[in-house]
Amino acid sequence: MTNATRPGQFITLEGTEGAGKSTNLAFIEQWLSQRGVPLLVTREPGGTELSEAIRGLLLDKHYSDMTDLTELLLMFAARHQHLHRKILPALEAGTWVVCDRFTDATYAYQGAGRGMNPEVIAQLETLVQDDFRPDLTLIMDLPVATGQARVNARSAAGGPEVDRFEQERTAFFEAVRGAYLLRAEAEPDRYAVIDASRSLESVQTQTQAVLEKALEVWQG
Ligand code: T5A
Repeated sequence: MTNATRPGQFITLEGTEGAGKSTNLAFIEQWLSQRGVPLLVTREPGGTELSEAIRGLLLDKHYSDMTDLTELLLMFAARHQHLHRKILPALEAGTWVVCDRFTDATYAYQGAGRGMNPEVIAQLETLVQDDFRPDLTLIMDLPVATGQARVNARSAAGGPEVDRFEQERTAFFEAVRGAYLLRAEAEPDRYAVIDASRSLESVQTQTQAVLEKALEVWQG
């Protein structure tokens, strides 16, 4: 089923660490639900029991010797399970799906961050997803230092400990951020860049404007 023929819309959220994806996801969920949109909220890596188990491996600092290819293959293994067991069935039933990260994260983190060949990523993308792509991707963009400060403040306030990715150096996240912005520039119809360095209120206003525009297109 192609993007044009399936009844549900697939929206993804992307950004570097601490960009506010989870916070904004809750806003999007509330906003769409208030408009009567049947909705499923999920995340990557994860989203199904098996994919969440793979997420556990990917984020665990214990596996500090994980090779880059192992990491890449695990991301796509988790994605195949998630896509075929949860995302596609929901979309085909007319439920919209909002997902915290998807394959753009693989191009940004494994591609730009780890230096994996983007052509290899593209081959795996086709193998796992065929021509399935998000209908809309919001990129929560902010300076890396601002996101890191938010993550550190959250940990200091008793939030989750930093994971295997969050302990990477600033240069890694600068590369990730750059990759996201390049992807958005290359395909402006699918991506919307949100200035996530602003206040929560401003981020929500920007998000609402993007959703209103998308709804106009999708619902006529
Ligand atoms: N990954 C994932 C890959 O490498 N490849 C892939 O293909 C995929 C799918 C897990 C990791 O996996 C990697 C990337 C990730 O490192 P994740 O669970 O999404 O992915 O982990 P994180 O991005 O690390 O999620 P975080 O929870 O750290 O960041 P969020 O969700 O962007 O941030 P959020 O909403 O929790 O906010 C962080 C803090 O900032 C505050 C919040 O209250 C919170 O305390 N905040 C704001 N403060 C001020 N102003 C604002 N506008 C704020 N917005 C939020």
